[in-house]
Amino acid sequence: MSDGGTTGTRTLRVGAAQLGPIARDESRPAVVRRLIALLDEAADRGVELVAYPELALTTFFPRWYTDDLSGHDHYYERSMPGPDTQPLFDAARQRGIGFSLGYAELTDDGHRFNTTILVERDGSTVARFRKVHIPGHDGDEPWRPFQHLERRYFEESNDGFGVWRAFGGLVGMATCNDRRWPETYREMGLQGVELILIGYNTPIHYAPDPGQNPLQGFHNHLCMQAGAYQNGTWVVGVAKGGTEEGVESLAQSAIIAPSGQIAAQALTTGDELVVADCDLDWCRHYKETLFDFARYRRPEVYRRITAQKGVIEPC
Ligand code: CDT
Repeated sequence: MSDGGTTGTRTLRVGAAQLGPIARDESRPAVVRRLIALLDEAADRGVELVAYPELALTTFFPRWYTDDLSGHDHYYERSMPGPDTQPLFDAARQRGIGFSLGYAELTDDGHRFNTTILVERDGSTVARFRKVHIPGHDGDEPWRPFQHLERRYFEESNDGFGVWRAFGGLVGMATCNDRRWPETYREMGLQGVELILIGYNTPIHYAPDPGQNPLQGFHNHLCMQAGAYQNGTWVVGVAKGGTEEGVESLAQSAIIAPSGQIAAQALTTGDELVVADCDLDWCRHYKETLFDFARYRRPEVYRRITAQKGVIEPC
């Protein structure tokens, strides 16, 4: 798929492997079997890169408060691949398919990150991305119908947003709440990114302001379409959707073109592979015209963006 009738030579067939709910007691091997089933479909459809969601190996456990995080260590991976995930890595390499996979990471020195790994078609690890913008809260807030305790379970990563040469192009990653922030895309746009892979778990009910509930689907696509267009890049947004442990989450996985248009979108809220041919050369249409950064950007008047965190109103 490309615009203006031009067919690029760098076309990558990408699959967004949306997942339906993962139950609290669903075992890791059972989840990995679901991931491999989507990989099999990807192989049948000629897909070269499969993107899985954020925290794709477990239920979204940050919805439950705990005083003692170590009691929840079983939700985290201490190595990637590990014994339970090795079959996924093997299956992908045998099929010549690369993938991105979101999971909870527990490091040897006790740090906890919301992480995504990117693996090439030959099984080599390209990069590991740790979520930058951690939403929600860290204290017990039992007044909510369910909690969003990511700030208790995960640290903010200071690694920032890298871009890597892989899959014949320039690939970056972001995780869920990162997609709502324009800085996420621009950081990668300034490194020439052509394909951004974003996994998400987005509950439809937003306790601090339920008035936003009916707009969740609109906001999901709004931020990713804007990020794609304003940086001339493909964006793959992939959900864990459906009703998980009583919490309804947004599906709407989508593959978005550098024009900002949705090239393919999920039809269900369950396990589903969404496929599009991503012409990476299409990015140039935007990067070399309207969004020719070197010609048109004005970083000297954007200083507040890095110098200041919160709002400072004028006197
Ligand atoms: N997983 C994740 O980052 N979810 C957030 C929910 C925000 S409400 C606390 C999101 O931005 O979709």
